[in-house]
Amino acid sequence: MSLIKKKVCLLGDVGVGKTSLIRRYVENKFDDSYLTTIGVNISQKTVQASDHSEIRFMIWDIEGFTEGEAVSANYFIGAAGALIVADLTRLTSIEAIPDIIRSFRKTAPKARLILVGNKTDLINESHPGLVLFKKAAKELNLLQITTSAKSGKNVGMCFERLAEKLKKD
Ligand code: G3D
Ligand code: MG
Repeated sequence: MSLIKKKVCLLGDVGVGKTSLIRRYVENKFDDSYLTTIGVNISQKTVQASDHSEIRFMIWDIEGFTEGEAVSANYFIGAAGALIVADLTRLTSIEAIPDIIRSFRKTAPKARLILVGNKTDLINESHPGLVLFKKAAKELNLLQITTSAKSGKNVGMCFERLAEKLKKD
């Protein structure tokens, strides 16, 4: 049985739910009073694939995408994948996605990406944020998954789909 370690980054505007998604995935809980992350937090979780091989995710929670201002590219070095997170209730966080990807790709050109539209518990099917998010994913030709860190919906799926992509690398 082999253990593969992969660094993955969560990127997206402040407040989109990056820290909440990681806490939901790693610890399976949601904390409404969780403090804004300062800098970087690294968590790890091991996922078992169907062939019994294991992937250990080193999950980097990176802050600093405020109004297009990029964090230090050094944080991206060695990343195999990233979840690019937007808040479906906040259109500017969706519009920020292409710039975030451009900035990340300069350092990690081969990393696998999945777009995550978070906070589905706050919207309905016809919300403009959902429409814009799906359009952005189509234009960028990226897999998109909509989640709620609050209810836990689809949170595990984001990491499982990323693991499937990373296993092929
Ligand atoms: P960030 O790490 O991307 O900056 P956080 O974002 O995880 O700190 O989340 C920012 C705020 O959004 C938090 O609320 C958090 O509770 C809330 N949040 C995160 N995910 C969801 C979700 O799926 N649904 C809902 N309804 N809220 C969510 P506060 O009030 O602490 O700022
Ligand atoms: Mg955070």
